[in-house]
Amino acid sequence: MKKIFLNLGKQPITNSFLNKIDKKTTKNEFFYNLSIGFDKKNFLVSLMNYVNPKKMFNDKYAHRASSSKTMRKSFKVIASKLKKRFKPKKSLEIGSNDGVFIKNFDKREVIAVEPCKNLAKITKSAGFKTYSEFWNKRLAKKIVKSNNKIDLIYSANTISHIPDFKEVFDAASIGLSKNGVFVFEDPYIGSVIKNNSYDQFYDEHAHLFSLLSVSKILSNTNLKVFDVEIIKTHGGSIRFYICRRNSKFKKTKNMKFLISKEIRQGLNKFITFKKFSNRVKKSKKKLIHILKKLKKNNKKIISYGATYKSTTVFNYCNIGTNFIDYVIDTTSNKQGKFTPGKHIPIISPKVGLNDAVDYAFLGAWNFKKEIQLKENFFLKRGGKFITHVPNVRII
Ligand code: DWN
Repeated sequence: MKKIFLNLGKQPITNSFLNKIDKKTTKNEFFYNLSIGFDKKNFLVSLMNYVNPKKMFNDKYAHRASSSKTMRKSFKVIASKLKKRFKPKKSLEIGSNDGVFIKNFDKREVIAVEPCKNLAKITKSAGFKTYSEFWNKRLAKKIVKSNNKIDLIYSANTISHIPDFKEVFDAASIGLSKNGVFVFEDPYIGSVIKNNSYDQFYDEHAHLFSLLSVSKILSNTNLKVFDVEIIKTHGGSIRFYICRRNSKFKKTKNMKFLISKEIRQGLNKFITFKKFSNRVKKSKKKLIHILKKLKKNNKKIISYGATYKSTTVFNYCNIGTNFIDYVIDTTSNKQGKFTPGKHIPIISPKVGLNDAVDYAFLGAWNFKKEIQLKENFFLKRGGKFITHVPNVRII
């Protein structure tokens, strides 16, 4: 049974960037209550109410996984590492987005699974075998029937998006070869707690995992985690290495080490999350306070990166065009649209990061280093960034 520890209020679908702002469009905008709970039986942190996946993952999916240099590099590195370590003959990616990971594989040796039709089109037309469907047992059976078993199933920022985790693992179990491995990575709840990055909670993130929770979930299946890594991407992610219980892989030392660390951090206790929730409320107050002060001094504030995360911040803190003039983002299919819920216009950085801008809120705080390097000119001329991670401050 989940027990609620945080309520982030009414929130829109983070993928629903609006084409125009008129009475009809805004009246039809879908909102749900974003509250988060902890299940002490399996130590899992999940949304209290899941949003129907079909509402989120459609043929207008906006996010492009290849939109940052950091992620392009990260996918290249992990692809090469996995190929070297496991030497897979057949690989599959769940949630292949625009193909940024699979493009590092031979087209004959990899399969893409991507339910968003507009994204699936990209890998299909690049020549990759692509199934534009949700990952489940039915699809796993279908794939195995026409392709044989899979040696490597990889997934980045997707497994946490699937409410029914039992279905995910059962499907993996169907798909994997005898010594096949299922490797997946998602934002890490330990980092969210440490960095107060409450904006990792939104409609798409049905769960945020720890090693404690995934180990517990898998204890009822024929799969096991045999290795784990905490990585830097998206402000701290966890990468799980999973295999069959009777496979040749033995549990590594990383496992014991991380379990002890998670227990020390209290990821097995409700009180840890309750305390986090108090810090989130303080973060909201401080952010509004800073923005109000800057506005009073006639400062021009914009936001950097039309992220799904910033939709949580803006709607929770009630930040709209009263504070933020516009959002800049390099993704062409977000430009010319409006942010979900708060309806802030999105424009290109080339136009938007001009000399009139005093402050830029880091919606894409997870790419702070990349952005600071890129926007050296903005910083040199006295422009400043505002962030809320790990605490609210002007950089
Ligand atoms: O899991 C998810 C993550 C990986 O991607 C999805 N559920 C949805 C999406 O979430 P997000 O929007 O919070 O992710 P990002 O990767 O933080 O988005 C960064 C955004 O910032 C992109 O729209 C690209 C943009 N950007 C930019 O305009 N200039 C990014 C960089 C680095 C830049 O220099």
